[in-house]
Amino acid sequence: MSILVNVTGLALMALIVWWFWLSAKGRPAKRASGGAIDIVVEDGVYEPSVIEAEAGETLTLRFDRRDPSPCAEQVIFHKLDVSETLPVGEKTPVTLTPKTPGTYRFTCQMQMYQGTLIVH
Ligand SMILES: [Cu+2]
Repeated sequence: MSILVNVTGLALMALIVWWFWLSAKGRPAKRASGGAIDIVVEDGVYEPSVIEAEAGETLTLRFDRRDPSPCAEQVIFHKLDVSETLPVGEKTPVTLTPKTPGTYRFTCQMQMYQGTLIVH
């Protein structure tokens, strides 16, 4: 019986991993063009979750947090040393000037929400 429970648990975990990581990959990238980009934070995904930008250009991302769960509370830009607390029901601007081309992940503090900033 406990083996069955474990197998079910593992299958469920694999499904969750697949849902959060792979389902985001097919989405089209949103290109920053001087202005601000609104990113909705809801149902475990950033929408849009892929942002493209140019190196050296200042970019404003406005995080519209609609998910009240504590999971969505923070957004962290790894490798850029930027993090912000997002109040529920508000659009919180995060201003970045990435200097080096590359791919930068942004996530919530538990890394359930996943986003990618591609700098050209
Ligand atoms: Cu989280």
